[in-house]
Amino acid sequence: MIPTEPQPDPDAPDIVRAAYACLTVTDLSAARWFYVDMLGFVVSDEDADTLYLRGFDELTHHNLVLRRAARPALSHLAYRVRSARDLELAERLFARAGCRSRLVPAGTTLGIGEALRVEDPLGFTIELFADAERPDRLTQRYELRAGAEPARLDHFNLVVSDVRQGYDHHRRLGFGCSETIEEGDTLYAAWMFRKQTVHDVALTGGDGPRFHHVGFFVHESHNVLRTCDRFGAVHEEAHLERGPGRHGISNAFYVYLRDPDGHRVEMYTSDYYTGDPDHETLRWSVHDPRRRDFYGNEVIPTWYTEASAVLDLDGNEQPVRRIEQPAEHMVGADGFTSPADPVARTS
Ligand code: 4SX
Ligand code: FE2
Repeated sequence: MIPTEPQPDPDAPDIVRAAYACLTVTDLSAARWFYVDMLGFVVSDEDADTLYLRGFDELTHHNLVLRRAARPALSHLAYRVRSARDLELAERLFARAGCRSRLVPAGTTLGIGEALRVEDPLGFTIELFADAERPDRLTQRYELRAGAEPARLDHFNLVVSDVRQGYDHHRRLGFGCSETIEEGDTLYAAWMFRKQTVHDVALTGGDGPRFHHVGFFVHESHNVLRTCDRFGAVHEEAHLERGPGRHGISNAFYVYLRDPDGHRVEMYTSDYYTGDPDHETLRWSVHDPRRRDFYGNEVIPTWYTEASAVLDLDGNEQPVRRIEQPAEHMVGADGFTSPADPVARTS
Protein backbone atom coordinates (compact mmCIF):
# COMPACT_ATOMS: atom_id res chain seq x y z
CA MET A 1 0.00 0.00 0.00
CA ILE A 2 1.42 3.38 -0.97
CA PRO A 3 0.85 5.90 1.85
CA THR A 4 -1.08 9.00 0.80
CA GLU A 5 0.94 12.15 0.33
CA PRO A 6 -0.22 14.94 2.68
CA GLN A 7 -0.86 18.31 1.06
CA PRO A 8 0.61 21.56 2.41
CA ASP A 9 -1.88 23.37 4.66
CA PRO A 10 -3.07 26.43 2.68
CA ASP A 11 -2.94 28.43 5.92
CA ALA A 12 0.55 27.34 6.93
CA PRO A 13 3.00 30.04 8.01
CA ASP A 14 5.66 30.96 5.45
CA ILE A 15 8.81 29.47 6.98
CA VAL A 16 11.95 30.93 5.44
CA ARG A 17 14.66 28.69 6.85
CA ALA A 18 16.21 27.00 9.86
CA ALA A 19 17.77 29.87 11.81
CA TYR A 20 19.25 28.87 15.15
CA ALA A 21 19.43 26.15 17.77
CA CYS A 22 19.44 26.74 21.53
CA LEU A 23 21.31 24.06 23.46
CA THR A 24 21.92 23.79 27.17
CA VAL A 25 25.48 22.96 28.21
CA THR A 26 26.94 22.15 31.61
CA ASP A 27 30.26 23.99 31.25
CA LEU A 28 30.21 27.25 29.35
CA SER A 29 33.98 27.64 29.25
CA ALA A 30 34.41 24.15 27.78
CA ALA A 31 31.74 25.02 25.22
CA ARG A 32 33.55 28.26 24.40
CA TRP A 33 36.80 26.33 23.83
CA PHE A 34 35.02 23.92 21.47
CA TYR A 35 32.85 26.34 19.47
CA VAL A 36 34.91 29.52 19.51
CA ASP A 37 38.57 28.52 19.93
CA MET A 38 38.46 25.28 17.93
CA LEU A 39 35.62 25.72 15.40
CA GLY A 40 35.94 29.47 14.94
CA PHE A 41 32.39 30.67 15.62
CA VAL A 42 31.92 34.42 16.00
CA VAL A 43 30.67 35.57 19.42
CA SER A 44 27.68 37.85 18.77
CA ASP A 45 27.00 38.43 22.47
CA GLU A 46 27.56 36.81 25.82
CA ASP A 47 26.61 37.06 29.45
CA ALA A 48 27.43 35.01 32.53
CA ASP A 49 25.10 32.18 31.51
CA THR A 50 24.83 32.38 27.73
CA LEU A 51 26.91 32.46 24.56
CA TYR A 52 25.35 33.73 21.32
CA LEU A 53 27.34 32.51 18.30
CA ARG A 54 27.13 32.93 14.56
CA GLY A 55 28.89 31.96 11.35
CA PHE A 56 30.87 34.42 9.24
CA ASP A 57 28.15 34.85 6.61
CA GLU A 58 25.24 35.17 9.03
CA LEU A 59 23.18 38.36 8.80
CA THR A 60 20.86 37.72 11.72
CA HIS A 61 22.01 37.99 15.31
CA HIS A 62 23.02 34.36 15.93
CA ASN A 63 22.86 30.72 14.78
CA LEU A 64 23.57 29.01 18.06
CA VAL A 65 22.69 29.85 21.65
CA LEU A 66 24.50 27.94 24.40
CA ARG A 67 22.88 28.30 27.80
CA ARG A 68 24.37 27.04 31.07
CA ALA A 69 22.23 24.40 32.82
CA ALA A 70 22.58 21.36 35.06
CA ARG A 71 22.02 18.93 32.16
CA PRO A 72 22.77 19.08 28.44
CA ALA A 73 19.71 19.18 26.20
CA LEU A 74 18.11 20.81 23.20
CA SER A 75 16.07 23.75 24.49
CA HIS A 76 14.52 24.78 21.17
CA LEU A 77 15.00 25.01 17.42
CA ALA A 78 14.18 28.28 15.69
CA TYR A 79 12.92 28.96 12.18
CA ARG A 80 12.65 32.38 10.64
CA VAL A 81 9.23 33.17 9.11
CA ARG A 82 8.53 35.85 6.52
CA SER A 83 6.43 38.29 8.56
CA ALA A 84 4.59 38.86 11.83
CA ARG A 85 1.40 37.56 10.19
CA ASP A 86 3.06 34.15 9.92
CA LEU A 87 3.27 34.00 13.70
CA GLU A 88 -0.54 34.33 13.84
CA LEU A 89 -0.96 31.67 11.16
CA ALA A 90 1.39 29.38 13.07
CA GLU A 91 -0.47 29.91 16.33
CA ARG A 92 -3.74 28.88 14.69
CA LEU A 93 -2.26 25.92 12.81
CA PHE A 94 -0.62 24.45 15.91
CA ALA A 95 -3.74 25.10 18.00
CA ARG A 96 -5.79 23.14 15.43
CA ALA A 97 -3.27 20.29 15.85
CA GLY A 98 -3.76 20.40 19.63
CA CYS A 99 -0.23 21.68 20.31
CA ARG A 100 0.64 24.02 23.16
CA SER A 101 2.17 27.35 22.20
CA ARG A 102 3.31 30.56 23.87
CA LEU A 103 4.16 34.03 22.59
CA VAL A 104 7.56 35.17 23.81
CA PRO A 105 8.17 38.93 23.90
CA ALA A 106 10.88 40.55 21.78
CA GLY A 107 14.29 40.31 23.40
CA THR A 108 13.52 37.21 25.49
CA THR A 109 16.29 35.75 23.37
CA LEU A 110 18.86 38.51 22.75
CA GLY A 111 18.65 39.83 19.19
CA ILE A 112 15.32 38.12 18.37
CA GLY A 113 11.99 39.92 17.96
CA GLU A 114 8.60 38.67 19.12
CA ALA A 115 8.41 34.92 18.71
CA LEU A 116 6.00 32.02 19.00
CA ARG A 117 7.18 28.90 20.80
CA VAL A 118 5.28 25.69 20.21
CA GLU A 119 5.59 22.10 21.28
CA ASP A 120 5.24 20.37 17.93
CA PRO A 121 3.45 17.04 17.40
CA LEU A 122 6.83 15.27 17.41
CA GLY A 123 7.68 16.65 20.87
CA PHE A 124 10.23 19.30 19.88
CA THR A 125 10.04 22.90 21.06
CA ILE A 126 10.06 25.07 17.96
CA GLU A 127 10.41 28.85 17.91
CA LEU A 128 9.20 30.95 14.98
CA PHE A 129 10.30 34.56 14.64
CA ALA A 130 10.09 37.19 11.91
CA ASP A 131 12.31 40.01 13.18
CA ALA A 132 15.90 39.89 14.36
CA GLU A 133 18.77 42.27 14.94
CA ARG A 134 21.25 42.55 12.07
CA PRO A 135 24.89 42.12 13.07
CA ASP A 136 27.96 43.41 11.23
CA ARG A 137 28.59 41.86 7.84
CA LEU A 138 31.72 39.69 8.23
CA THR A 139 31.73 37.78 4.93
CA GLN A 140 34.83 39.54 3.64
CA ARG A 141 36.56 40.03 6.99
CA TYR A 142 39.01 37.28 6.05
CA GLU A 143 41.43 38.45 8.70
CA LEU A 144 38.91 37.36 11.36
CA ARG A 145 38.27 33.88 10.01
CA ALA A 146 39.45 31.02 12.15
CA GLY A 147 39.03 27.31 12.81
CA ALA A 148 36.50 25.61 10.57
CA GLU A 149 35.33 29.00 9.27
CA PRO A 150 31.63 28.16 9.82
CA ALA A 151 29.54 30.23 7.39
CA ARG A 152 25.92 29.74 8.45
CA LEU A 153 23.49 27.29 9.98
CA ASP A 154 22.43 24.73 7.42
CA HIS A 155 20.09 22.23 9.09
CA PHE A 156 18.72 20.39 12.10
CA ASN A 157 18.54 16.60 12.36
CA LEU A 158 15.90 15.06 14.62
CA VAL A 159 15.49 11.54 15.94
CA VAL A 160 11.84 10.54 15.80
CA SER A 161 10.17 7.25 16.68
CA ASP A 162 7.86 7.46 13.64
CA VAL A 163 9.53 8.97 10.56
CA ARG A 164 6.32 8.92 8.50
CA GLN A 165 4.53 11.04 11.12
CA GLY A 166 7.42 13.52 11.08
CA TYR A 167 7.42 13.59 7.30
CA ASP A 168 3.65 14.21 7.13
CA HIS A 169 3.86 17.00 9.72
CA HIS A 170 6.58 18.84 7.81
CA ARG A 171 4.78 18.32 4.49
CA ARG A 172 1.67 20.02 5.93
CA LEU A 173 3.93 22.88 7.03
CA GLY A 174 4.99 23.30 3.40
CA PHE A 175 8.38 21.59 3.44
CA GLY A 176 9.69 19.97 0.25
CA CYS A 177 11.45 16.62 0.35
CA SER A 178 14.82 16.33 -1.38
CA GLU A 179 15.86 12.79 -0.48
CA THR A 180 14.70 9.76 1.50
CA ILE A 181 15.87 6.37 2.69
CA GLU A 182 13.05 3.88 2.28
CA GLU A 183 12.20 0.30 1.44
CA GLY A 184 8.68 -0.96 0.80
CA ASP A 185 6.32 0.96 3.07
CA THR A 186 8.99 1.93 5.58
CA LEU A 187 10.40 5.42 5.57
CA TYR A 188 13.74 5.27 7.42
CA ALA A 189 14.85 8.89 7.00
CA ALA A 190 13.82 12.06 5.12
CA TRP A 191 15.54 15.32 4.19
CA MET A 192 13.12 18.26 4.02
CA PHE A 193 13.60 21.87 3.01
CA ARG A 194 12.11 25.36 2.95
CA LYS A 195 15.20 27.24 1.74
CA GLN A 196 16.48 26.07 -1.64
CA THR A 197 19.03 23.51 -0.43
CA VAL A 198 18.82 19.80 0.42
CA HIS A 199 17.38 20.46 3.86
CA ASP A 200 16.45 22.61 6.78
CA VAL A 201 15.49 19.54 8.77
CA ALA A 202 16.20 15.84 8.46
CA LEU A 203 14.39 13.05 10.26
CA THR A 204 16.20 9.96 11.50
CA GLY A 205 14.31 6.95 12.90
CA GLY A 206 15.12 6.03 16.50
CA ASP A 207 13.97 6.39 20.10
CA GLY A 208 12.58 9.91 20.14
CA PRO A 209 12.10 12.77 20.40
CA ARG A 210 15.84 13.34 20.63
CA PHE A 211 18.10 15.85 18.93
CA HIS A 212 20.59 14.26 16.53
CA HIS A 213 22.69 17.17 15.30
CA VAL A 214 22.94 20.70 14.05
CA GLY A 215 24.69 21.13 10.68
CA PHE A 216 26.73 24.21 9.78
CA PHE A 217 27.65 25.14 6.23
CA VAL A 218 31.32 25.73 5.42
CA HIS A 219 32.37 26.92 1.98
CA GLU A 220 34.99 24.38 1.05
CA SER A 221 35.89 20.76 1.73
CA HIS A 222 39.28 21.89 3.03
CA ASN A 223 37.42 23.58 5.92
CA VAL A 224 36.14 20.12 6.89
CA LEU A 225 39.62 18.60 6.65
CA ARG A 226 41.15 21.47 8.60
CA THR A 227 38.60 20.92 11.37
CA CYS A 228 39.84 17.34 11.69
CA ASP A 229 43.49 18.41 11.61
CA ARG A 230 42.93 20.97 14.37
CA PHE A 231 41.34 18.46 16.75
CA GLY A 232 44.01 15.87 15.92
CA ALA A 233 46.80 18.36 16.48
CA VAL A 234 45.82 19.09 20.09
CA HIS A 235 45.06 15.41 20.82
CA GLU A 236 41.33 16.08 21.03
CA GLU A 237 40.56 13.57 18.27
CA ALA A 238 37.92 11.94 20.50
CA HIS A 239 35.64 14.86 19.50
CA LEU A 240 35.67 13.59 15.87
CA GLU A 241 32.86 11.05 15.68
CA ARG A 242 32.22 10.23 12.03
CA GLY A 243 34.05 11.17 8.84
CA PRO A 244 35.52 13.09 7.17
CA GLY A 245 33.63 11.73 4.20
CA ARG A 246 31.16 12.48 1.46
CA HIS A 247 27.49 11.77 1.99
CA GLY A 248 25.65 9.85 -0.70
CA ILE A 249 22.47 11.65 0.35
CA SER A 250 22.94 15.40 -0.22
CA ASN A 251 26.39 14.92 -1.83
CA ALA A 252 27.83 17.01 1.00
CA PHE A 253 31.38 16.63 2.28
CA TYR A 254 31.16 16.28 6.05
CA VAL A 255 32.52 15.57 9.48
CA TYR A 256 30.55 15.07 12.72
CA LEU A 257 31.93 16.17 16.05
CA ARG A 258 30.70 15.75 19.60
CA ASP A 259 30.94 18.82 21.80
CA PRO A 260 32.07 18.63 25.46
CA ASP A 261 28.47 17.83 26.51
CA GLY A 262 27.98 15.22 23.79
CA HIS A 263 25.86 17.41 21.49
CA ARG A 264 26.59 16.45 17.88
CA VAL A 265 27.65 19.09 15.35
CA GLU A 266 28.23 18.60 11.64
CA MET A 267 30.48 20.66 9.36
CA TYR A 268 28.92 20.34 5.92
CA THR A 269 29.60 21.64 2.41
CA SER A 270 28.72 21.21 -1.28
CA ASP A 271 25.10 20.17 -1.34
CA TYR A 272 22.87 21.37 -4.19
CA TYR A 273 19.98 23.58 -5.33
CA THR A 274 16.42 22.30 -4.83
CA GLY A 275 14.30 25.38 -5.61
CA ASP A 276 12.56 24.47 -8.87
CA PRO A 277 8.86 23.76 -8.29
CA ASP A 278 9.07 20.32 -9.92
CA HIS A 279 12.10 19.27 -7.89
CA GLU A 280 11.92 15.49 -7.59
CA THR A 281 12.66 13.48 -4.42
CA LEU A 282 15.69 11.20 -4.70
CA ARG A 283 14.90 7.87 -3.01
CA TRP A 284 17.69 5.65 -1.67
CA SER A 285 17.37 2.01 -0.76
CA VAL A 286 18.20 1.24 2.86
CA HIS A 287 20.47 -1.48 1.44
CA ASP A 288 22.61 0.93 -0.57
CA PRO A 289 26.02 1.16 1.15
CA ARG A 290 26.70 4.52 -0.51
CA ARG A 291 23.63 6.32 0.84
CA ARG A 292 25.14 7.63 4.08
CA ASP A 293 28.77 7.59 2.96
CA PHE A 294 29.46 7.79 -0.76
CA TYR A 295 32.79 6.00 -0.29
CA GLY A 296 31.04 3.07 1.37
CA ASN A 297 32.55 3.60 4.82
CA GLU A 298 30.36 2.13 7.52
CA VAL A 299 28.58 4.47 9.92
CA ILE A 300 29.76 3.95 13.49
CA PRO A 301 27.12 2.69 15.96
CA THR A 302 27.12 5.76 18.23
CA TRP A 303 25.98 7.92 15.30
CA TYR A 304 22.78 5.87 15.13
CA THR A 305 22.20 5.33 18.82
CA GLU A 306 23.28 8.48 20.68
CA ALA A 307 21.45 11.81 20.65
CA SER A 308 20.61 14.69 22.97
CA ALA A 309 17.57 14.97 25.24
CA VAL A 310 14.99 17.58 24.24
CA LEU A 311 13.11 20.01 26.50
CA ASP A 312 9.40 20.72 26.36
CA LEU A 313 7.83 24.17 26.37
CA ASP A 314 8.25 24.40 30.17
CA GLY A 315 11.91 23.36 30.09
CA ASN A 316 11.32 19.80 31.30
CA GLU A 317 12.95 16.83 29.58
CA GLN A 318 10.63 15.07 27.16
CA PRO A 319 10.09 11.37 27.79
CA VAL A 320 11.54 9.25 24.98
CA ARG A 321 9.38 6.79 23.09
CA ARG A 322 10.83 3.56 21.68
CA ILE A 323 11.16 3.44 17.92
CA GLU A 324 7.92 2.28 16.29
CA GLN A 325 9.44 0.95 13.04
CA PRO A 326 12.38 -1.22 11.97
CA ALA A 327 15.68 0.45 12.92
CA GLU A 328 17.72 1.44 9.88
CA HIS A 329 21.02 0.29 11.32
CA MET A 330 19.63 -3.21 11.91
CA VAL A 331 18.26 -3.47 8.39
CA GLY A 332 20.53 -1.34 6.30
CA ALA A 333 23.97 -1.66 4.81
CA ASP A 334 26.03 -0.38 7.75
CA GLY A 335 28.35 -1.57 10.47
CA PHE A 336 25.66 -3.22 12.59
CA THR A 337 24.61 -5.76 9.99
CA SER A 338 26.92 -8.31 8.45
CA PRO A 339 29.34 -6.63 6.05
CA ALA A 340 29.03 -9.79 3.96
CA ASP A 341 25.32 -9.09 3.27
CA PRO A 342 25.27 -9.79 -0.49
CA VAL A 343 22.16 -7.69 -1.14
CA ALA A 344 23.81 -4.65 0.39
CA ARG A 345 27.08 -5.10 -1.43
CA THR A 346 25.71 -5.55 -4.94
CA SER A 347 23.20 -2.67 -5.01
O1 4SX B 1 24.34 10.08 6.41
S1 4SX B 1 23.66 10.69 5.25
O2 4SX B 1 24.48 10.58 4.02
O3 4SX B 1 22.39 10.06 5.03
C1 4SX B 1 23.44 12.37 5.59
C2 4SX B 1 23.50 12.77 6.91
C3 4SX B 1 23.27 13.29 4.56
C4 4SX B 1 23.18 14.64 4.88
C5 4SX B 1 23.27 15.05 6.19
O4 4SX B 1 23.24 16.36 6.58
C6 4SX B 1 23.42 14.11 7.21
O5 4SX B 1 23.53 14.57 8.47
FE1 FE2 C 1 23.39 16.58 8.70
